[in-house]
Amino acid sequence: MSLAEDPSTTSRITLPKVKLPELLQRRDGSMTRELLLKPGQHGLGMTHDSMVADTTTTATCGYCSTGCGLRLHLRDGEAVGLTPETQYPVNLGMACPKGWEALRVLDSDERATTPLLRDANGKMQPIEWEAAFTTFVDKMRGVQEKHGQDSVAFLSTGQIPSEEMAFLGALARFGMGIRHGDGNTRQCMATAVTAYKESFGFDAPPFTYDDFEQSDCLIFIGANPCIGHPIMWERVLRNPNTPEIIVIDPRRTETAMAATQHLQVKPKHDLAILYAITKLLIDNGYVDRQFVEGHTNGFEELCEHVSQFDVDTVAHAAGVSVGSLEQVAHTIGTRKAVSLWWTMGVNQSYEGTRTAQAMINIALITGNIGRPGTGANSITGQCNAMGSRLWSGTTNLLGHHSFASEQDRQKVADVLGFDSECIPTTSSWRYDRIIEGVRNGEIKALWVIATNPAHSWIDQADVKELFGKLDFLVVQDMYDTTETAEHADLIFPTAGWGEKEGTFINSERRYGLLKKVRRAPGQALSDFQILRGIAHYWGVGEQFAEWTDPEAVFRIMQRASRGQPCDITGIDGYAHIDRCGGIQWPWTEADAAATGSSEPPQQRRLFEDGRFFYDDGKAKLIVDDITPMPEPPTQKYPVTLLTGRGTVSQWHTQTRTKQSPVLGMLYPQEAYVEINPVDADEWEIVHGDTVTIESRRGKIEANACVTATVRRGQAFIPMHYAETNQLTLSHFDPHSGQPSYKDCAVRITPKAPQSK
Ligand SMILES: Nc1nc2c(c(=O)[nH]1)N[C@H]1C(S)=C(S)[C@@H](COP(=O)(O)OP(=O)(O)OC[C@H]3O[C@@H](n4cnc5c(=O)[nH]c(N)nc54)[C@H](O)[C@@H]3O)O[C@H]1N2
Ligand SMILES: Nc1nc2c(c(=O)[nH]1)N[C@H]1C(S)=C(S)[C@@H](COP(=O)(O)OP(=O)(O)OC[C@H]3O[C@@H](n4cnc5c(=O)[nH]c(N)nc54)[C@H](O)[C@@H]3O)O[C@H]1N2
Ligand code: SF4
Ligand SMILES: [Mo]
Repeated sequence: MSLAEDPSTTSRITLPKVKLPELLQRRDGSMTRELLLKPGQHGLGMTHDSMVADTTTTATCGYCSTGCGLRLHLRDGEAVGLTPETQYPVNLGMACPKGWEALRVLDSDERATTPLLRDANGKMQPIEWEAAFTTFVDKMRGVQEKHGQDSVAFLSTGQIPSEEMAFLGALARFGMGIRHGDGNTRQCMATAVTAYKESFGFDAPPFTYDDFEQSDCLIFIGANPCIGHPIMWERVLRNPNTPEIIVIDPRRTETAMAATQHLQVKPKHDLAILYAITKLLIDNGYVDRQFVEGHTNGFEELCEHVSQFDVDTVAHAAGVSVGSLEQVAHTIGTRKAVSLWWTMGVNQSYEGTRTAQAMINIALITGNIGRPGTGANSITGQCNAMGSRLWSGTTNLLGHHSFASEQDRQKVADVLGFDSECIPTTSSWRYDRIIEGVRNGEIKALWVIATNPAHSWIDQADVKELFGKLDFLVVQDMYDTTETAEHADLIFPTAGWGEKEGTFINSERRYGLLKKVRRAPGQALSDFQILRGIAHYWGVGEQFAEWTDPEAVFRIMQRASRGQPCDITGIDGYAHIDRCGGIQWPWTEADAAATGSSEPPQQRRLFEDGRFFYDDGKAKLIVDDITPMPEPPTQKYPVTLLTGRGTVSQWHTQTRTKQSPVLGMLYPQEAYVEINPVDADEWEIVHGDTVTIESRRGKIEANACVTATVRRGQAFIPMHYAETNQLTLSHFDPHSGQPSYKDCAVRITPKAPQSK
């Protein structure tokens, strides 16, 4: 039976009918801002009246975690163009092509403009919001009643504002009794979170972007900022210290080409390499003994552990020279301000957490932390991955509290004005466990918000079958054409970046403002408004009565942050963030009072006093054994497949970037695979040929790109093509649960007889 025909979709609603405008009313009767937007008016929340006369305003970019400031040019209150903001402390007047094209992708035929429900013939049909909400509530409740509380889950994102994340987590888990929900940030940042938590006692990336310019040695491991974070890379290029730039990456990436030292290691040899470098640092007396004694625990264990790593053996296995490792150790030991940076080449690994911690260890034992130009620095991915870490309420209770702690639950319940009984005592299932639940029938209804798992999740040759197992799939997205939307029973059309307000937190812990400078198309609502609607129809509107608009939620978040390392009680609302060009956490009431300044210093790094977040103030040096590669190359599958970002102009599953004709001209439209020239010769493949790539799980086609950027026995396919994850292997870091996307064994063959 189709959902539209199913009487249960309408019969269970007992609430009085409420029209949407009323849903968006505050308790005092005034309307939330979003409804105040009328044709000809801008929708800016924060500097309200003054903005009416202005012709420009600034907002934070909504793609990557760099968090550039964009100046939006307004006509009759609506943005008609943009330029990178010269005064914003992040990007200093620069932007990458995605940022420049941020408005263009909002105007597209693929935008979801009305709620859609699958009918008896399997066709998606437009419905009114009221029917969409009632269907959602009836179906979700129905599944919960029939199959138990564990049978409904949600998958969210690092790409909606912090306020929407906090609302989603609180509503789903404390209001609707949904036990399990995780974010796509599991695919991205979970490793860094776990590594920092264990090493520092809190998930705390210590750096500020000024460190890119202050450092005299920058080490990038598994990071390709030229493509993934181009404006951070621009900051590196401004560095006046002629810095040594060391890149550790199996590929000769754009970043590696610009480096002064490139260690082209074999995939997944990073942990051994880092231990060998640590041993060299210790053996050569490059350790900052005073810092180690005063500020760390575990140095003896570290020395003992790394002493097992014979430098010759490690170098040989990793495919690099002993001299290159010695040179890295010498550089670290002799430079004054060494910074270590990592991204997905580390996080997306089955031993990622320990690898990240091996980098943290190096920073700690050489005293390269808490000073300008130093740090063990995880670069985040999505615009608000950092917001998800603090506010999504999935792995951690709001504000990075612990679900397991009664004291924390009570504190957060008091802040929210909720009964502490409604707060679960455990974290949610992790993403991989939720997918496993779908696969084995434990999860029957899934709500997907601002992510496209049918493209981005690992190992999904069976994606159609997988989503087919669900009784009910809801997709909440800006576009109704995504690979996941294809499987949906119900689609909620949403506003996107530029069409709503809230805050994003960038990689250097900076809260930046997102502003409403465009009207969402058709019936699309912001995720915030949709959550308000759901709260009402679920019957918990009163519980969330204070959650009227994003800034009201920001105030709640401030209260929840009190006393935490991420305390933001000193921020005086959105206008303050706007005025200052963003504000980094922490900024406490005490900080504000002590400085007497309404503008916090713009470049703040953590641990300047050498105190970490454990009770004794010391950081932990953590070591572990090396894990063998789960799927090493074999005779049948002789190639290690690497995946990652392809070009600056492509964003993830391309739902957004493919909407811009300009961006479209800047990258290959079809999937391609980078193959080493010697391998290509041997396999009789010529540049441009269509080839078949096969793993134990799937088989795809792509165009051969013959290039020496990959070594023999390795290949690279960008993640932007839906085919890529049909090949990847389900395996995860055991500590963080992050998928190891960048290593599986494949075989590559020419598709047809040679065209030569
Ligand atoms: N243009 C663009 N920019 C983006 C994104 C995008 O989609 N497009 N996405 C954003 C997001 S969410 C993220 S998470 C970041 C990701 O940013 P990055 O992590 O910089 O990008 P990736 O290409 O995924 O991976 C980085 C590098 O890891 C290397 N690598 C693979 N295996 C190994 C290994 O075993 N060891 C080492 N040392 N390196 C390895 C790859 O060769 C690759 O060059 O980019 C963000 N920025
Ligand atoms: N093989 C391989 N796979 C990978 C990776 C890899 O390196 N290799 N990288 C992984 C990483 S690091 C990441 S972060 C993931 C990314 O994977 P996804 O999160 O699946 O990728 P996106 O294309 O960014 O999907 C975001 C969706 O949200 C929608 N959207 C944008 N803004 C809004 C909004 O405001 N509200 C709503 N409701 N929707 C919105 C977009 O239209 C899009 O459909 O991919 C992972 N997958
Ligand atoms: S670097 Fe990132 S934040 Fe800056 S303009 Fe490009 S996508 Fe936006
Ligand atoms: Mo990511």
